[in-house]
Amino acid sequence: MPNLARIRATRPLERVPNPGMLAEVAAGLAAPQKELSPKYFYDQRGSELFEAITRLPEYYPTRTERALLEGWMPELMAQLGTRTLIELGAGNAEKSRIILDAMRATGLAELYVPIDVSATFLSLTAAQLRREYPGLTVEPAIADISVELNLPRRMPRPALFAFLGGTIGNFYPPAAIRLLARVRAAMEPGDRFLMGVDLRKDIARIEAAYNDSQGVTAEFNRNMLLVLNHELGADFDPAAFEHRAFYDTVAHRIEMHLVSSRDQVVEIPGLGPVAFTAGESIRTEISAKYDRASVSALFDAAGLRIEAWPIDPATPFGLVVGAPA
Ligand code: SAH
Ligand code: AVI
Repeated sequence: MPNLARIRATRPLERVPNPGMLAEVAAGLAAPQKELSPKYFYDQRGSELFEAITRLPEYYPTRTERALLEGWMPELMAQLGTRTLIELGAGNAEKSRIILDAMRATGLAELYVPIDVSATFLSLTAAQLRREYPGLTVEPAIADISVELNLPRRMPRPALFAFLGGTIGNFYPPAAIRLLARVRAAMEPGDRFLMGVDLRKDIARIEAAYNDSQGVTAEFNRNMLLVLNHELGADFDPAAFEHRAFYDTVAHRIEMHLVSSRDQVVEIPGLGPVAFTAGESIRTEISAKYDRASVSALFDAAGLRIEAWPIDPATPFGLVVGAPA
């Protein structure tokens, strides 16, 4: 059982500085369905809570993806001769080590570029990787990948761009296409794109993964309010919001919400009072689930083609290998 008390309180300045945050939050809270971007989950505490989620019995994506990577990376890295690994939303880079090990086995591994919005967590991840892989250059990039990738100027090729964990599902389709197109634009001939996608499956299984019995996902969800309090000086009371996660069978996605448990007014400096009625919610995340056709549509729109599609049929989750179209 994860010990939530050991995941210490949120502190400021642990994320990429974001001068546009107030305007973005203002627009999201002015919409008829209040909405905030899931990137605001991730300060140091949010990253640690996500790490705890990946170890929950109900949360199948991480361990399923890990097994797929273990099965496929040695052969894929030998085939591609990858020199640089660039990873979007790297987090603790736990599964990235499977790719890095396979790169190291070919003797060609030179550079690892983990990109993340969670600045402190990213620098701890990078320091740890430098210790574990002495011959590898690790150049972390702090960036909001919905805006830019912030890549180093020189990267030995061929490169592998990786986007693991099913994080693509946290982007609405237009933003997902823009993001993949940004990756495509950074690719050179011979580079490849590796993406983890959570696939459609039994709804009860998906809903259980976002409503864990230990309440870690609920705490992760509420962490967004602490991030807003620390970064914007807001006065959200996280205890006055309940976690709700449900599957939308038409849009094929989980939606996570924070539901106001009473009528309340929250003060956000520079924005003023924001009123919530009892039962009103903020949508904090979508997590879309795909099939081959929906991934193909995203790739087509971004100028990529699917080159390989290994999946785990027992717990449907896929690894997509993409190349420039
Ligand atoms: N790839 C890891 C972590 C997934 S959690 C895994 O598979 O386990 C999602 C990660 O993406 C977090 O580390 C979070 O900080 C990062 N992230 C979320 N939105 C982001 C954004 N807009 N820009 C950059 N990083 C982002
Ligand atoms: C990071 N991302 C892929 C996770 C997901 O499953 O959509 C975030 C998460 N939200 C709740 N649990 C995990």
